[in-house]
Amino acid sequence: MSEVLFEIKDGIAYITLNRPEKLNAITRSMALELQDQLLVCDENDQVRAVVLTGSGRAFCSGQDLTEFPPDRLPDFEKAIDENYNPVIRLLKTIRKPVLCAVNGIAAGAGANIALACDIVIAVSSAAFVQAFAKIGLIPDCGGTFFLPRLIGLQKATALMMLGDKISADQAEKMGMIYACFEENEFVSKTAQIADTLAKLPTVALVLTRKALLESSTNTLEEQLDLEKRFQHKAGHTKDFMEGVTAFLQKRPPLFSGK
Ligand code: T3D
Repeated sequence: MSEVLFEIKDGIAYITLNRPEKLNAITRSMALELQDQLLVCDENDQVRAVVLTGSGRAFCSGQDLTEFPPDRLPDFEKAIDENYNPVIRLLKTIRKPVLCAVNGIAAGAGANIALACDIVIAVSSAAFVQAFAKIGLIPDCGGTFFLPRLIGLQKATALMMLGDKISADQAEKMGMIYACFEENEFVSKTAQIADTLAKLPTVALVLTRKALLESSTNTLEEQLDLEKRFQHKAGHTKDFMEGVTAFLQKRPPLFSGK
């Protein structure tokens, strides 16, 4: 059975981490498979939105700790360079919006991969744990970049040092995730948000992500200039023409993602 399931349906690519008996702990082969599937989503014009989720009761428990050799030091630099950082870079450059549907516990790299997605939702029984300090590591997968920007430096520091388990409800309240849904509506809400994303003007969404990302290091002047350049690009898409035409014709727009 594949460690990552992949399905494209109605313009939405569903990527499902699939080692449920190990709470979808990430092996090297799984990380490489995830990269391949994100690349397929990037290149396939049929895909207008991506959903990342997990099989079974967990979203992802982070690095598979059984892959650490007991008799020698792991090659962290190689693992991060080859397994993890490419996933985070892909999530931030892929030309499709990515919804992370956190269906259960998200720990370590699992939590931070979720936070690198564009929109993060979770089922009410899910939880987030920055598990790294508990095993003597530091948070990776961009967690030290994303978490303080989402919830502030103080809370991020505490969560990362103490390794507290945060419920989905708490995560929503502190701004770590977009929304938390009850069990009975989680799957339908996931499909609904993914469907909305898949019908929006894809190029504008991806430029929006890039603009937000760059805002964290830009000055206001640089950001105003970037918005001008990105608006020029968005304004030259077919979807912009369609959006305005549909508005003037008083009908819903039919965006093509072009
Ligand atoms: O360069 C590099 O490679 C470094 C990168 C590091 C990135 C990281 O992600 S470091 C952090 C790694 N993750 C963790 O430390 C979390 C470890 N897991 C846990 O703390 C707990 O399992 C959870 C809090 C996530 C869930 O607890 P619970 O009680 O619901 O489940 P459990 O009983 O602990 O786990 C169920 C099974 O999954 C169990 O297997 P078994 O005994 O039934 O055969 C457990 O060993 C396995 N499992 C859970 N997490 C991992 C794992 N197996 C391997 N690796 C795991 N991360």
